[in-house]
Amino acid sequence: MTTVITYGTFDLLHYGHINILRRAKAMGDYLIVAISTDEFNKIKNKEAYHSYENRKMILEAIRYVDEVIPEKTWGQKIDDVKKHDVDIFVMGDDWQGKFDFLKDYCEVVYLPRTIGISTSKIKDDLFKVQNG
Ligand code: C2G
Repeated sequence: MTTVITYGTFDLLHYGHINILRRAKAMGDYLIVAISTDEFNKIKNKEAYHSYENRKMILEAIRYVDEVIPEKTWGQKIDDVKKHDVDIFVMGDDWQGKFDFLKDYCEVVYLPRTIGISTSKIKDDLFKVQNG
């Protein structure tokens, strides 16, 4: 069994998230998604609209996702890879190179981001609609 893992906040779920989850799952048999806790988002200077529990529930409903675990720190990835016997680590290429240290433990793949969508774009566009 080929296990794939990816990490993120996955707030205000959109087709860019779905594109990477679909491609990540297609690389193996079992996809684990580590989603950032609300506390870790503070460290990432991100404020999610949906709580960790609700983002977890939403991701667990996606056909490509087999398991959701919490991402609490920047430093947990090597332990995660070992603990879950991960074969492939996948991230969008906005992270290109940032996680190459994992190459000692598993395959590292950066996939092209989906152009034209992001959680912050959704928030900005909605703000414009509300405020003319
Ligand atoms: N993504 C994408 N295309 C977009 C938007 C996001 O491919 N248009 C990808 C990102 O590259 C990332 C994943 O979707 O791989 C989740 O994106 P975010 O929720 O924004 O995650 P991020 O804040 O980058 O957190 O330890 C890693 C961090 O937790 C990653």
